[in-house]
Amino acid sequence: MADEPTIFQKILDGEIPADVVLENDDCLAFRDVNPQAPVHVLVIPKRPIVSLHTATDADVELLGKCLRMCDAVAEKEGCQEAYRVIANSGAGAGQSVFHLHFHVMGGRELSWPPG
Ligand code: D5M
Repeated sequence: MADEPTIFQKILDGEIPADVVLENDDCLAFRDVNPQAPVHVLVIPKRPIVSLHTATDADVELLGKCLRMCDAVAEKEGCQEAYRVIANSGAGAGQSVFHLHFHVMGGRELSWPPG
């Protein structure tokens, strides 16, 4: 039986709505439904990759494009001077959606280390 598509695949397929911030041929950025900062946007590759751990050398260019979009999101949201990018890889690290995503967070003081 085929795996159930992830919630992010359903967003990419237009089956459920998302508050899109930026989009290009390779990546999509949309607001996190449960924001942890004034700016909290998720950047995902359109080609499904489960996590950073499952990414391969063949994904290097796409990963770079996602990171470039993270910075473009920060610029667009006005927090380019102070923002954080987080990718949780694996359930033990807090990953709950198994389609690679980068959290772009800003707009408030960000403490270190993250929990
Ligand atoms: O982060 C997964 C993130 O995905 C979490 O912050 C909530 C967010 N999420 C879940 N469903 C949606 C939809 N439908 N729209 C926008 N954001 C969503 P993780 O690192 O896997 O814990």
